[in-house]
Order: sequence, then structure tokens, then C-alpha cells
Amino acid sequence: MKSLIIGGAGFVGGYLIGHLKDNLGHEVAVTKLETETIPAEGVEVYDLNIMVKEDIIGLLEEVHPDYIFHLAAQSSVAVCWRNPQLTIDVNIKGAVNVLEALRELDYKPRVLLIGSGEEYGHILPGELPISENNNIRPGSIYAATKVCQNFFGKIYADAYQLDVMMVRAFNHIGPNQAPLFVVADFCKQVAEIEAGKKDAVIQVGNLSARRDFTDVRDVVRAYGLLMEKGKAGETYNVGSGHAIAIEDILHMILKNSNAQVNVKVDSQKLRPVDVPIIEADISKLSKETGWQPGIPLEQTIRETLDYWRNKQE
Ligand code: A2R
Repeated sequence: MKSLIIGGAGFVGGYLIGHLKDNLGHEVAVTKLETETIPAEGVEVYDLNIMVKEDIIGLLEEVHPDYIFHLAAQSSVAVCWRNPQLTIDVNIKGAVNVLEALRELDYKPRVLLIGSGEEYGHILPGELPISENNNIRPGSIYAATKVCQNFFGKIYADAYQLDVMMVRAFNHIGPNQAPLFVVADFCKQVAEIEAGKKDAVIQVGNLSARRDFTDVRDVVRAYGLLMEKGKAGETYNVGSGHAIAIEDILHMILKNSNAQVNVKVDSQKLRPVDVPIIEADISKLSKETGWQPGIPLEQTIRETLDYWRNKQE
């Protein structure tokens, strides 16, 4: 089995490469931007910018994968407010370029488009946990671009019989995540305080927002299972099924540290629109693939904090 990961130099890509190669025994090809590096050994690495459709076609013809995981994206909600144009270009136009390239191929690989739990946006009381056929009310530019990708995936699957599935991944966390994301950000700040590199003040955004956090290693296991067992044209939630307040995450991190830390709300970290609670209904994924999350949140947080401590040395 040959797998291609488009956008494999990021957080999820690193874990997905390892899972496909070491646990599932796949031959793995990965794309990255010219400016990025992929340290993994035993994989084919290609440069690809998904803004250039012809390059995607050329690559797919050369690599000839059975499975394609489309991870390439502007993946940060915080960045989408600062750079909506880039977010729209990469996440919508880039995704359509991938779908158009697939349409021109003379064979039909299985494809997983990675979207986000943020797509559901403003969830009404009584809609939790949120299932795949719920109304979509995106609350950010990032979320709206992922909704578009999801719609285009479904349209291309139906109109051209492409073997495309869509995922809505809820917050995933773990070592090596960029500190643009909340858990990595808090762990990095605490590690810096412990190392004496920063005043004993942790800057936070909206602590009351409740989100559904899953270890990235569980997430990539779900992606592998979906390739084996998922159905074309369908969307699958990938999450833990439990929402937790960012404030509780902060307490879990601080419980693992002896540092005396003051918490300060930083208005820069408050977003123009925040969605109060997001929690996944994961029954569709579990029923069709047998997947369940396995790694407890406390373990992920401990390991993420240790990762940032090691980076201080
Ligand atoms: O933005 P960069 O320089 O970190 O590069 C990202 C890359 N990327 C692109 N690849 C090809 N053509 C482009 N025009 C392009 N623009 C950005 O996609 C990065 O290396 C990769 C995405 O990785 P991360 O940002 O680390 O996202 P993560 O956490 O691995 O999430 C994977 C997927 C994304 O679609 C998220 O929106 C979703 O899961 O949650």
C-alpha cells in the first residue's frame, strides 16, 4: 500500500508518517513546501505548493499513491484573522486544485480531506455532542474555508465518483505542536518560567471556551482506519467526545509544575469571535471503524510539557 501525505511537514504530518510507515507498513511519500524540512527517514519527500495545480497532477502521476491524506493548510484560527486572504487561498483554492488534479487522473486513489470541528461554529443548546449532519454555522474565516473544502469534497465525490472522504478533526494536541495553539502555548510559557527565561506570568486568552481535545497519535490512527473502512462522500468527526474548559487545561498543566505562576488575560489572544463550546459526537467514526481514543488527556499534557522543558536546555 502506498500513501501520499500532502502537507506532511506540519504537526500532524510527522505523526502520520510514523503511523503509516511503522504501524501499518505502508510505503510513504510526503510533500512539503520548498522552505520546510522533513527529518523522517525511509520516506520519499517532494516539494509541492498546492497553489500550482499542474504540479499536483505531475506529482500524483509520478508517485501513484493508493491513499492520499490532504493535510496542507493554513491551519491556525488565530492567523486567519490576521491573514484571511492566505487562509482562503490555501484552504479553498488549494483544496480545489487537489480535487481538480484528482479528476484528471486515470485512476482513483482514496482521499481524506482534513477539515475541522470549528466548521460547526455557533452550536445551539441541545445540539451537543455535535453530529456530522448538524447545521454548520462557522464562526471564523478558518472555519468557513474548511466548510468550503468539505462541500467541494462531497460535490466532487458525487459528481465525478471520486473516492473522497472528509474529516472534521476537533482540537488535537501533543509534543511538537506549534505554540500558536493553546496547549502548546501554555506548556511553552510554563517551561520558560521554570527555566527562569520568563517572568512568572502566563498570558492567556479566553479561558471559558470549552473544546474537545484528542492526542494527535489517536487522531492519526483514526485517519488510517478511515482509509481502510470509511465510505466515499462521507464526513467523519474525529474527537474525544468530551469538551473541557481551557481553564481546566491550564490547571492540569500548572498541576504538573512547581513554578509559582500568575495568570494574566492578554487581549491580543482574545479572538474577534469565539465559540463557547465544541464537543464531538464520534459515534459514526466508532461504529464504522471501531476507533476509540486511547491516550488520556493528562498523559498528553505531561508529555507536551516535558517536550517544552527539553527545548529549554
Ligand atoms: O504554513 P506552513 O509553512 O507551516 O506550511 C504548512 C503547509 N502548507 C502548504 N503546503 C502546500 N502548499 C501550500 N500552499 C501550503 N500552505 C501551507 O501545510 C504546513 O507544513 C502544513 C500543514 O501543517 P500544520 O499547519 O502543522 O497543520 P496540522 O496541525 O498538521 O494540521 C493538519 C490538518 C490541517 O488541514 C488543519 O487545518 C487540520 O489538520 O486541522
